[in-house]
Amino acid sequence: MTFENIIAEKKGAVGVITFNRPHALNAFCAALMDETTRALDDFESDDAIRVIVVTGGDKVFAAGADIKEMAEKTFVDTFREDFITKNWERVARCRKPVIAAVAGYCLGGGNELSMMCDFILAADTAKFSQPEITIGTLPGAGGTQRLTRLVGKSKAMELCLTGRMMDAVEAERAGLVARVFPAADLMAETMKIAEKIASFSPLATMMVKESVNRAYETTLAEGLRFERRLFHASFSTQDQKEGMEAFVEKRKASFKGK
Ligand code: DAK
Repeated sequence: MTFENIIAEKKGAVGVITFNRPHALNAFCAALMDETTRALDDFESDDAIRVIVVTGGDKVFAAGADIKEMAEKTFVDTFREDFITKNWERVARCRKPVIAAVAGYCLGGGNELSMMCDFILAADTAKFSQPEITIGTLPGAGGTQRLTRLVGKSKAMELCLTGRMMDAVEAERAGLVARVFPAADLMAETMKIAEKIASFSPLATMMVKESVNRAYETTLAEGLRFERRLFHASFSTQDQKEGMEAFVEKRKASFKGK
């Protein structure tokens, strides 16, 4: 598939989306979000793709939503058209694992989109921020909610109220970022991690994802019950039989997603 604002590539079992609006620091315009949604739809429906990586390349992840595109909108415009909501949420609805690989600025909507991914890998050049307060508004794509769940109320409040940037080391310490790599190694390390996940049973990875996500949405008792049911359900798959037999037979498992 070819696009104007992103590059979508299939690299073995990994689907890679690279934002590609360098003149605007990859600011998310409506067309870019439309294209991202279409690429995600395609990766999700392709059985050969088992993991998705979302990145902005080696210089900048994204400087947020396109301010020039939204500056003149009125409340009525944003309310009536349900402003950019439909395309923004697609990444959060992916059933396959989605990794954000972040280098450089990851601001506003950029940070919100990276938090909709399953985990964030950062280059040591990454800078995270919710700067909406500096332009007279507040995060509108989940920033106040997801950031607070990830880093806690005090740090989320301080970041959202000041709009300051947080570097990769602080972001990892705070729990926003899973791992930090030297900038030159970010994509290679990300692909290694993506390929490792892609080598496992796609059924099991989807079950892990659903179960970890449930931890955010329910009580501990309900979450444990949900996890237990999925764990039991995994014993109905050929992949569980294959995985455990391969261990016993001291050979590498070959998972089929069945
Ligand atoms: N939008 C549009 N253009 C942008 C942009 C942005 N967010 N960020 C940068 N650019 C453009 C600049 O205008 C400039 O374009 P030209 O002047 O060359 O035409 C070019 O990118 C290079 O930027 P700078 O010249 O400013 O570069 P610097 O290195 O000096 O500064 C910077 C880099 C990242 C510190 C600065 O560009 C900056 O502060 N950018 C704005 C950051 C920001 O405030 N981002 C938050 C935007 S609000 C929602 C979904 C999402 C959202 C809301 C609702 N729903 C689902 C309802 C999200 C909102 C936001 O993200």
